[in-house]
Amino acid sequence: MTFYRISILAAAGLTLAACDSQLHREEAQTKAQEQHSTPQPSATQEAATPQDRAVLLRGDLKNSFSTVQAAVDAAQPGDVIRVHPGTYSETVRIVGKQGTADQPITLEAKSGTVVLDGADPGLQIVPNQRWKPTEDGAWESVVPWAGPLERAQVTPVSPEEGPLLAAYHLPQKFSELSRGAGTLRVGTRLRIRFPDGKDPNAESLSVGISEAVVLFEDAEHWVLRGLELRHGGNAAVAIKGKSSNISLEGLTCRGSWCGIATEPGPNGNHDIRVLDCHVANRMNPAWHWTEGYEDVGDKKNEFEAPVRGTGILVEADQVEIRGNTVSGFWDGMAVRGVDIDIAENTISDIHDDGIELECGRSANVRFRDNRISNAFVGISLVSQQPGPVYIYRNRVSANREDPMDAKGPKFRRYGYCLKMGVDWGPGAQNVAIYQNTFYAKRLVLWDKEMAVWKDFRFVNNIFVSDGMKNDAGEEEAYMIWNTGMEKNGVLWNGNLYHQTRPGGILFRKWNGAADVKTLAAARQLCLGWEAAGREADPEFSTFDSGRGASNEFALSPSSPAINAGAQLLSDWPDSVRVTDGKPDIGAVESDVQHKGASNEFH
Ligand SMILES: [Ca+2]
Ligand SMILES: [Ca+2]
Repeated sequence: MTFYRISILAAAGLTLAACDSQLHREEAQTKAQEQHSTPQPSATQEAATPQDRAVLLRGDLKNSFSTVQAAVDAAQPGDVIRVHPGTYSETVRIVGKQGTADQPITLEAKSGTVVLDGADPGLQIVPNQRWKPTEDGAWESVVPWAGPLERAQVTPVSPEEGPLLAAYHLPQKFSELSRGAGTLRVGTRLRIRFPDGKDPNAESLSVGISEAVVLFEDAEHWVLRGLELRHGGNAAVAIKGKSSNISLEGLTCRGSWCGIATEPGPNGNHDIRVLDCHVANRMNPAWHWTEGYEDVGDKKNEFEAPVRGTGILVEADQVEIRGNTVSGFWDGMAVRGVDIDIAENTISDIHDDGIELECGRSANVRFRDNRISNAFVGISLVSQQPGPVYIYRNRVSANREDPMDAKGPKFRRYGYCLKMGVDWGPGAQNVAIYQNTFYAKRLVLWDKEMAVWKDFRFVNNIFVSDGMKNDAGEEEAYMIWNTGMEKNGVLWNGNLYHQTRPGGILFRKWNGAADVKTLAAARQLCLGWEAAGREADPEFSTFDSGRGASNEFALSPSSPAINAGAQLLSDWPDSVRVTDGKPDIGAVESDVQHKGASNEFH
């Protein structure tokens, strides 16, 4: 409670109306101009007052502003804007504002915790009188919305405790409360219902009133650092228009539909960096997976699918996404573009895909040294072209038991580490998957029936599967649903396989033909695959097969994976120098100190 009172007090101290963002901006701009034309050096102050929320530094000059927006509007290339510790009801628009390569503009937390809260402050007050009962047992309030009108609907409402409330798309789903308590938002009209008819005026609820807490549009050469961004309508940080050289560093993003999102479509965004950010939502793990595709308008339009928010959604060229933690979303990441490095991230608690590498124009993508756990699917490679995509040194646990739908035996089930094939588009190609450790409680690899995938190479990976299919304890017969075919440039070599399913079948349609139960049987089909492979327990030094566990997958000294791998092709990048010249199988080279991702943040 304390937390929101601070926020409300901060908001109350403003002369700006948070409910009218246009007025807010104009007023901010006027203030900015006034203050900027008569710069006054200000004394260093530890606590922010309404007059000095942000300080703009330009050489020796120091200029205080009562809003972050005012400081942003006044900024010139090379300026540094520091925001004082505190929680502020404010969203920031950086539109057409450009630094230069030598003199970027920096917006950062001065010290301590600096929160920009994009929610309507009036609905955070307890009690409030904003909600009026409707005839059908719901409540309704007028809540401002600044953003594309059709996107208001995906905004999740955050209660103070517990998971996000459902944002419904279809009125029918809202009336049934198919995902529990939730909202239906059409423009500025927001309706809410609780199963027990609870009065929302007695609840502190956070509802985003603009599409992003920080919006970049046609912006260049900005650094955004160290802020906590809460309750964006569509995203904590949105990047739109033709924006470039945007560096997001050490941000914490909470309670938005997406964490960090560039506008979809090849719109010319480039040079985007997302470094050491914590992107966390509280999606309710009890929601049925099918709701992602049932409570929607156009199934292909993510912005009409309130369940399907993504932690980091980047469609741009020249992208670095490193050292982030992402948890509590539908998809952890979706990344599309050319020249992309995604490294040392930790992705967990994911309803659908840890990462989507699904794009008709992705090339030179490296997905490396990441850790995915408690995800339904680890890596989705549906329709990925033209490549190359290099996937290496990742630790992937597809060990989330997901509620699927309310009907029958599919009620809860596990997914798979790798998903390929054709849900849409022409298929996937030119992907090298090497030196990873994959653990699934069901299949390690699945694709839609014999889809076309070409030039895939699987080398020196550990594949481990328990084979469990659902909460009734049913076993999946297969471990690898499809191997692809040699004639399509597919190669398997140096991998270690371990399955614990009774009577399990290792490969379904080995090279497009027979099902084979063991690696020895597969070799008798006389293909050039898996001369160096083996079937054995990898002997991890510690291993937790529990639901949702995150594993190190380090090898014990007696592991058969040590020094057992094949030599990698010389043009494949690797983040580990194999000092003994003998690659181990799996993500963790036993005699090398790894930089891998941590898993400390939730
Ligand atoms: Ca997905
Ligand atoms: Ca070795």
